[in-house]
Amino acid sequence: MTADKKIREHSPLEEREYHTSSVGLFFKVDRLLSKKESPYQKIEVIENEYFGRILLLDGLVQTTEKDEYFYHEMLVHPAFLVHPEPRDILIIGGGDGGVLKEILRYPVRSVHLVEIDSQVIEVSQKYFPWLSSGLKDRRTELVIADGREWIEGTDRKFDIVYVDSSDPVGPSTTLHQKDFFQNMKQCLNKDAVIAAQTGSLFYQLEEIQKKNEFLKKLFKHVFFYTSPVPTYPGGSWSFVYVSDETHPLQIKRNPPEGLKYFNPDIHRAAFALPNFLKEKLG
Ligand code: AG3
Repeated sequence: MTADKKIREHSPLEEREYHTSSVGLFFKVDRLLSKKESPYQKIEVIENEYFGRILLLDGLVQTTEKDEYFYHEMLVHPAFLVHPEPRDILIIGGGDGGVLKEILRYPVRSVHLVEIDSQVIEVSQKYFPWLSSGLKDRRTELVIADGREWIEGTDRKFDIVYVDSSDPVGPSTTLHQKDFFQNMKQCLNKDAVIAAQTGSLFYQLEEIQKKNEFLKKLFKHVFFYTSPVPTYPGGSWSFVYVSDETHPLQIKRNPPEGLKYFNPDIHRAAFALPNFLKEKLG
């Protein structure tokens, strides 16, 4: 799953994401709303009749108007349900604002959003205003920086850290590595939880396995959980929940009203894993 393998010639009326060299997903492009090359990556926004607006980075689907809630609710709410007192929150990546939107449903004190690419933020504010409106919230502090470098330099401490990265290629590569998670330890409050996206349950098993191995050396609780995301490779996505003190199955509060996917039953069910993954995780 490298970005360069996915770049193939195809009709300009279609956008394709290659999951392997022989398999992928295509979208008819009803309108090409934006296409630019930032210093970090290719940023595209297309409009598709079924999924509405779609954001792609280096040809990889990041979010769509129609199914964004599967991923954003499942990355954000599990950690909030179990943390004893979540007040100061950090998002690494997440420039489209979808994770921020879910966090701001709670009465938190502060949310730092550290995004490397300011052009992702600009494009999202223009084409995905319903996702990115949290950037204007008084609790939000936007930082344009490399997440890995920023956590090394900050003396702030957080209750929950979300890693809303793209795949482990391009600008997101370092956000999947051991030293990034290791350095994060120094900006965690007691009881802190980290939740990160960890890729396709079907196509990125090796990445999941690698992450499990190094995370288990760093933290007491390492729990993978899963959710469908219709437009991501394989349709089933994985996330990891990490903490030294807070167990993921001791629910302490209800989720906010108005969610489309997540609820406490989904929370409990999401941590049940298929046999092929259990075997890999050991
Ligand atoms: N971040 C995870 C995107 C991973 C998608 N991978 C892919 N299509 N191959 C999403 C950012 C949304 N806030």
